[in-house]
Amino acid sequence: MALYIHDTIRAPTQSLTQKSSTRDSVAVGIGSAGSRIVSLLSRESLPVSRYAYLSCDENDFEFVGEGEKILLESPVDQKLTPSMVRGLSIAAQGRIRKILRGSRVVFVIAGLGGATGTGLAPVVAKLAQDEGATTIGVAVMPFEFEKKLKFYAGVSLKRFRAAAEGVIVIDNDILLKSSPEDSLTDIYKMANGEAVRALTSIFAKPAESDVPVALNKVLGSVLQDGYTLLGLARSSSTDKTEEALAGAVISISKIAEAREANHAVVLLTGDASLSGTEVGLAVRRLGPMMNNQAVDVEYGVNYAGTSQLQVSLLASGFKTTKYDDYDPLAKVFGKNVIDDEMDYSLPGGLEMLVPCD
Ligand SMILES: Nc1nc2c(ncn2[C@@H]2O[C@H](COP(=O)(O)OP(=O)(O)OP(=O)(O)O)[C@@H](O)[C@H]2O)c(=O)[nH]1
Ligand SMILES: [Mg+2]
Repeated sequence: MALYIHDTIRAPTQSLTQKSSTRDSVAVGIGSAGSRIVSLLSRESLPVSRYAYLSCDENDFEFVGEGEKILLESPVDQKLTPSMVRGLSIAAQGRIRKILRGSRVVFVIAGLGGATGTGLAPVVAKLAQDEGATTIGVAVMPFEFEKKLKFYAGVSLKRFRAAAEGVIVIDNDILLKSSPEDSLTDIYKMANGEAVRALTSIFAKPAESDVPVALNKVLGSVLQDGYTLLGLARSSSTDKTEEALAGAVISISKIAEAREANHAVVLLTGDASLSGTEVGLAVRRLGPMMNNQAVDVEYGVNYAGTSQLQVSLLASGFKTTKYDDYDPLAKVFGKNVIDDEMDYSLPGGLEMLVPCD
């Protein structure tokens, strides 16, 4: 499987032509959410050559697919913090680098707000950048009810965005399609199904009948300045194009001002009944719905779906989002952040641990 990326994609730190000439690409799932989502993605036909998993909890590897697994085990039974997870990762950084080495594109996927994904997503993104890969992050943000996770998630997202060239942010609340009696496991399962459907529609290798969005355009959008948000909605009503499109725009409006977007990629997934007129309508209606006629719209159509229309909307260029409020210190101090370097610590009693590969 090959990933083709056009050389015109803007990369802030280094031009793509300077990067590795191999076409290999790897997706790394970190922590519980990251491992589950990457495992599901590995069953799809994506332009990804290798999959890898990284966690402090061996249960996260139980049902995942093929690929290298790195377990960061704490010999001390203690609740970990993101900084401790980073400390534990020091000994494994050589192995992590080996997984990333030679890749032209690295996808780093994690749920933020816990210890593992929060601590390691920015570290792995930075290692991937050091190895010369174009690094695309996917950050799954906590549910609204997980108030305690917001601070870590906010800090980590800032670091993740600084370390990767682009991060697609998916809010768990957008993925929430559950009813009150569902267990958390069911909620995660459904949320992962939604996330994978959306990511697959964006990155899938097109079938002959599809109208693909060139991957370089998708990545070009993700690499824009500002936040990149993923919105999604589905509809099977008689007015499904309008309804699903509006739903996707509304899901983004819950996170940022939709009119601030300067670039949007809209992916329609349906069956053969999805007409050219409906596609044209969706593309024309997007600017007015986002209250921004100037938004630059790319579109793609995937005919592998059902009669229910799914709209995945990748919108970028947002200067502010609700996530800025997750880390109140950064808001108060602005750019004058105290101790913004990533801290590394070790669980109690392991301070003498000598880093090794
Ligand atoms: N969509 C989705 N979200 C998940 C899943 N598992 C956890 N989350 C969410 O992802 C965020 C981070 O949680 P985890 O992935 O469990 O955290 P972790 O990275 O494993 O970190 P620790 O377990 O604390 O070491 C939280 O907001 C969770 O609600 C999942 O399978 N799918
Ligand atoms: Mg976990």
